[in-house]
Amino acid sequence: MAGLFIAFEGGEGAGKTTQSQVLADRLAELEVPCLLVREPGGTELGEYLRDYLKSDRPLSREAELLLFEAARVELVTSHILPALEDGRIVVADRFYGSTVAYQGYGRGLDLDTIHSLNHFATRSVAPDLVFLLDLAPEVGIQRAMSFQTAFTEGTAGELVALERTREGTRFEDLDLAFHHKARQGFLAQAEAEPDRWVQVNAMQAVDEIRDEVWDRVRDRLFPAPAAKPRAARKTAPQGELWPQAT
Ligand code: ATM
Repeated sequence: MAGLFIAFEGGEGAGKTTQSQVLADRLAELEVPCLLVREPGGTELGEYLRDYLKSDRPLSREAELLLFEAARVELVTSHILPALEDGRIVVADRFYGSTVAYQGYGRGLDLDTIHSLNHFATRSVAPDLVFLLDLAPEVGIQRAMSFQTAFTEGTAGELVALERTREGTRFEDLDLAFHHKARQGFLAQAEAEPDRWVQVNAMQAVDEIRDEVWDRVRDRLFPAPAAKPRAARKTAPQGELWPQAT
């Protein structure tokens, strides 16, 4: 499999959706073939399940877990695997790290069960790089709430608030303690797999996060050629001082 799989993880309001889009746009500018997906979603079943999962309709935590996994296996089978096999870059706005964090650490479901379901639903595909946009839940939730309101310019140039449709309330209405546990779940995964997970401070400006992400992605996509050992120099090159013998 020649492609590269990059996932963004983190709590509400951390900027995953923005950064996934920014990265996909940059890859498109460079004419690097890329597929941008979100979880849950990206397929007919996935979008249907997303609506249900984000609503406040009744759902046991066990069923919630299975629905996220059902959405995942559909997305992996129909889009992610074929794209990777085709040598494309896949950028995912959330992946199995969210299940470990929310259903495992947040809801308290058994982590071994979650790992084996993740393994099944991902068809054993794991992201090569995961950017964890880390943020205190107090800040993230505030941000996520403010995204609900968009503004437009009125006839006299004034700003008029537009009500956006709320996608749902299942996760937004959970107490802060839940979101703190989920954050711990993300951090634990990042600490357990430091070669795969990159922790990014999501309090930074969008452009700073974009640059930090791009540095890592560029290194993976266009690794610098290994430096050739230099022949020993006998004379000091211009403008450079030899260390003084003491
Ligand atoms: P967003 O795509 O808007 O982040 O919403 C998806 C919600 O589903 C999100 N809610 N919060 N907070 C996290 C949640 N979720 C899970 O609980 N488990 C999962 O496996 C996934 C992919 C998402």
